[in-house]
Amino acid sequence: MITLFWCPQTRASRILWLLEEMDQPFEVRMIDIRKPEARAAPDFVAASPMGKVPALMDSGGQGVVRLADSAAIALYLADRYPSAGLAPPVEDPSRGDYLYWMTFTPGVIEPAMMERFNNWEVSRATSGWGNFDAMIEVLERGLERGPWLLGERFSAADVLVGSSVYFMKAFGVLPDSAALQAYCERCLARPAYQIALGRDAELEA
Ligand SMILES: N[C@@H](CCC(=O)N[C@@H](CS)C(=O)NCC(=O)O)C(=O)O
Repeated sequence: MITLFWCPQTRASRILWLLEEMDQPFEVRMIDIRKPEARAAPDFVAASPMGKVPALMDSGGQGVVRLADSAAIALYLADRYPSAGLAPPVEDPSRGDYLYWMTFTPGVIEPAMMERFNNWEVSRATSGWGNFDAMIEVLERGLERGPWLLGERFSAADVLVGSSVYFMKAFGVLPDSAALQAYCERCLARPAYQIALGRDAELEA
């Protein structure tokens, strides 16, 4: 069984979206990240060294797999359960683009968002993520072919990057970019993303 450690209104919503795109049974275990006693749950501690959500435990294979971090979890799930068709196989030439976009969220978008929130002055050449404007330019170029990052093929990379674009919009830092706004709408139109976001809304109500 796949167990997702989840909390509403967090990055865990993107892994819920991914799981809803897949054809595997899973359970959601709520970890209220504001409550130390909830974060002390042994299974959660074992899966998430930094005590952050999302984290995942999968006991469906030869042994129990535990891991945290959206990109690591998405890479794991898409490869481990290939019937969902969310990752090109290793021999597929689009695997290169896929891997690039799978690490774009933690490696580039997230630090660039911190740069924007905190008004950091960074050097594009020496900061690993370039800078916020470069990140947006690269993302726009990546979507030129569209409708998804790998062209016609929707993949786990769209779950990571699409949810990051949605977070940028929600936090008011998404620039006025027709391409990125349209991409965000395409992601939001996916029933699986609506289910994941609906779960946040249910708990807020
Ligand atoms: N790099 C991680 C970041 C996860 C993260 O920062 N999660 C936040 C919620 S959105 C969290 O659990 N914060 C609680 C804490 O660190 O105390 C990922 O992408 O999954």
